[in-house]
Amino acid sequence: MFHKSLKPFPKDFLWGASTSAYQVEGANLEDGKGPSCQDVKKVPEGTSELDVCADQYHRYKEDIALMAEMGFKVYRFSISWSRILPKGTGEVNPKGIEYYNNVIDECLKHDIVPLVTMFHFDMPAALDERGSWSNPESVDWFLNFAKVMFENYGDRVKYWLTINEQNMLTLVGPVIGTLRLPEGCTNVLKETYQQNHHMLVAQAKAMALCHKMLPGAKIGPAPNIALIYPNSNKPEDTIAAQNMNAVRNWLYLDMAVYGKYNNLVWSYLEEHDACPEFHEGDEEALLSGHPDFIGFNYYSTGTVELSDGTEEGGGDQQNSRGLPGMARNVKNPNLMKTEFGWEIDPIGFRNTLREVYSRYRLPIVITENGLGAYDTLTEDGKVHDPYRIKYLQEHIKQMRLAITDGVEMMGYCPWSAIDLISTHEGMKKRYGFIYVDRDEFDLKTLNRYRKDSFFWYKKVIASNGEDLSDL
Ligand code: BGP
Repeated sequence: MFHKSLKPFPKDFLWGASTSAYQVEGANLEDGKGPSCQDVKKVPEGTSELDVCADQYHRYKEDIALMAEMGFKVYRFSISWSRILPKGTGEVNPKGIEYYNNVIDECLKHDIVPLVTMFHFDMPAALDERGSWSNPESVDWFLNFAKVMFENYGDRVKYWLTINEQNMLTLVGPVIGTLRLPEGCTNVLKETYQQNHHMLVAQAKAMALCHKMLPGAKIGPAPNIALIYPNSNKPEDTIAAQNMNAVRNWLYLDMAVYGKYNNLVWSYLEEHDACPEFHEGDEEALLSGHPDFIGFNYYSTGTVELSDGTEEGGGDQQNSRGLPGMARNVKNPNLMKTEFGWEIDPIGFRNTLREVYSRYRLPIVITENGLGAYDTLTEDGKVHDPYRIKYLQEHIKQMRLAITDGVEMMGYCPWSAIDLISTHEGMKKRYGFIYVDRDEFDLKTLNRYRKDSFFWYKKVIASNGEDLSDL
């Protein structure tokens, strides 16, 4: 669709950026914090431990001041479950509560809206030992954690996100370091979807609880959504794309919005003897949670063709290898790739926004989008990252086209506000507007430097998205 003129970004559009606790904070066992699954996992070969990260725990004031300097309207960060509940349930850690009070107050001091992710890949290790999401009690553990957050922060936090990338926890959990299977588990797919089911119920109940406890607050999910293209106009490739879209994307949003399993996914699970068991009250619980908006992370699209059943599953968040019997993943020759092999598809961003909005008709906030790259700090303290500026320019242009198409957008939070540790590629894969002076294993000064993209994004925010030009 062509437009004669473009609609502007909404007046109160939330420009900002994102981080997550286990990737940015460090201080992973300090001030009473219990370990999370991320602290006890074996980190991928050649990548940093997660004990210091960007050291935001000790430097949040400086970091938030830099975000304010860029003009941020919103900061998306996550609360570490085991920082406020070291064992996941039971005793609350006052120091942990205090830390997030400070972060929230610091944001508000600078007129930055806190957008809080309740769970970002960091199950308390103590709960992993009790069976993690396989244990039906996990729903109550999460609900209790939600209650503690709502009680302590609900007076100031008006926007909440439930579970970051639940679809990736389910599809590529081992890559992120989150999948715990009970000993002797023989049907991994069934167990994984049972865990997924518990997360879905936990999410629905948390949304309902939020509305009950905090009537003025808004809450939504935050999956990783990537529209899947058919590789050709062969009708069977469209079947493959529909399958993959259902398993990767719509299952999660259909559940959040309608409280019902996607029929294609259910049939896939039936075929593999992997349907999750419903416990008493689950059906009603799933129907009781209603998001106020949809948050999603967007990095790229995917392309698939007909499956012959022989492909392997797995991959990482963006490089899916397909789903046996459902779809075979193929490269899209029309797209460039990042230095780390993820396809770049700005038009796919518009496609994805249009599709999500027409399916669910809820306002959308982009909770992640960005370019992971090797950045270099020059001797005079600069970081020239025109590649990142270009990536963001292209995506913001497409977001504006989507707005003109009629998509209701609330905000844009690229990944990431500041350099942090990647999910499985360590410190070397940087995303931030703010450079952190450290290497994979050498912590150096941990000083902060403004990248070129910092100054560029400041200009974008000041013009409410009108000025995307180069510096
Ligand atoms: C998303 C996660 C983030 C983040 C980002 C970039 O999947 O929600 O935690 O890390 O992807 O991924 P990576 O760090 O693997 O490059």
